[in-house]
Amino acid sequence: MRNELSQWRVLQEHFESMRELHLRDLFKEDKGRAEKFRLEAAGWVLDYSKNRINQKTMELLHQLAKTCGVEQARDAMFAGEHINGTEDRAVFHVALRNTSDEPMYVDGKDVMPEVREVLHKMAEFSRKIRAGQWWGHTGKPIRNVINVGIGGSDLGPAMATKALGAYAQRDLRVRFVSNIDATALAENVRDLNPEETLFVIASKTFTTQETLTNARSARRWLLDSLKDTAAVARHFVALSTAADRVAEFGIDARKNMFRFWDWVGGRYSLCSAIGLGLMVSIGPERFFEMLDGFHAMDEHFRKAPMEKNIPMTMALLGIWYINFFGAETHAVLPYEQYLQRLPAYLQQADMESNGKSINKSGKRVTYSTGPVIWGEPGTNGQHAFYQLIHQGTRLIPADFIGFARSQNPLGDHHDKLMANLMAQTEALAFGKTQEEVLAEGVDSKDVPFRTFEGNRPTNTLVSKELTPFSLGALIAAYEHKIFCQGVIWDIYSFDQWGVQLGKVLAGKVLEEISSESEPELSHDPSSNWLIKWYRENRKT
Ligand code: G6Q
Repeated sequence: MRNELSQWRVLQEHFESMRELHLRDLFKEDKGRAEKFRLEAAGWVLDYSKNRINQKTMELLHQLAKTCGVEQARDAMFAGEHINGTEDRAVFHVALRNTSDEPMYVDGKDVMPEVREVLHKMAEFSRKIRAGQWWGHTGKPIRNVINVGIGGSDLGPAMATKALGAYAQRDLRVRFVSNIDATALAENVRDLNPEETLFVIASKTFTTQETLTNARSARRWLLDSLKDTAAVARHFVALSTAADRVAEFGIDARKNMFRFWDWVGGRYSLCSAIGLGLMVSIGPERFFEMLDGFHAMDEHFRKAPMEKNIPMTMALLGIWYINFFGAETHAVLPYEQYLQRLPAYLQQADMESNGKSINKSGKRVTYSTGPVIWGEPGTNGQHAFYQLIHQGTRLIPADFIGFARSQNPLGDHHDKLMANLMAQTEALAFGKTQEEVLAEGVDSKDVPFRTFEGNRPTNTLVSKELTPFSLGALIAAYEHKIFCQGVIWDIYSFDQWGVQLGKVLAGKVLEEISSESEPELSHDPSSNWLIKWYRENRKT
């Protein structure tokens, strides 16, 4: 077990000497601290000085990472080894954004020609749609593109399409339907003309209940209006690894399918064909800039020494809080409205990857693994949940993300936005002492309520501007952070058996709630009652 390693034990001892230290003192003691704990790569700066660490902490964390083989594991991923042990697959999303000329091999085969071929096909298709040269069945140009997919086949492109909204071709509507709740589809097509609408069915396996149900209903919606099954060919394309199932659905897999590969995990698939909706929205050139950003951070992750490595540093700070301070959650707080879906995206990336409790030897771990990830854009969160971060009983490490420039400069909005970001991290770190509160003339009985302990750790990640490049680099940094943590916890970060469970569980209940005759129920009494209640009440 990792927590039996001597490096872990040494960290535990070191923690005892750090737990009471206040960031106020750490900053007082070391005037060079802000500079010392600042890193730069791929257009991003990480200021991690407002963390409850000193030089020694970082050294010990580096030793732990080295002993756990983080660097070797990283090299194994880039070498296309089958590091996804429970599915015996390579984890090779880094090849999707390899914008260099270097080959990248999986099982002895250079995958780059195929990667480039699909990107080229996506670019041609996107250009046609954007130029109004992809005509629907009745000859009208497509103006609406609806991505139908869920989980990894939705969150990435949905998040990035919002994030890069400033670069969108505004006369095209690109929307995302994921939930099996019919409201999702109904609300997204209600104002659309079927003649001008194209559905992108995004499913790696092409078996996912939600996606196939929505896809079938979308086909019905289209055919109810166009009344000719031949219309499907002009109004449906697929993003998948499963050509046979795509063909079965009625989509021409040769012409209208964009493929990817089993070495692309769903939640790591934004740079694959799964990004088609995004590419249609921002155009191929911007999409390729995003790949450049991913690649720049990949290269940094691959080549920078541990002490200068942004993803590794973020990972180690997370380990420090989760495994030594006992933090259970981690907040992601972008001060950028366009990044409103980033917390949800990272929730999947992190929690599906590191929400594991069995180590690689099949044993239950005796330490905490992945945290609960959550967050909202600032400043909205400040008027809601920040209270708990400032004065609650829990320690909640947080990432503050901001940009020097706004995509929508308007008066002093951006200065105010960024002033809030800076003021929050300062207040979280340094708080307000009793003396300071008293000096403000506060009545002594009110002092305890107005005092802020501070010592709340934060990372600040800043970049000049939210561009496709900076977005790509930011996402890659988080991906690699998650990777390093998984290695340190000795878990398999690239499977998701819990998701698979969900995919089969509902089948039995569905049969029971929809059966004509009264089913014999053999669940627990609570579930039996719920099924009966639903059967009695579902009919109006
Ligand atoms: C991601 C998960 C999961 C998956 C969805 C959709 O890593 O595996 O979120 O992406 O369940 O799966 P399909 O793309 O196969 O429909």
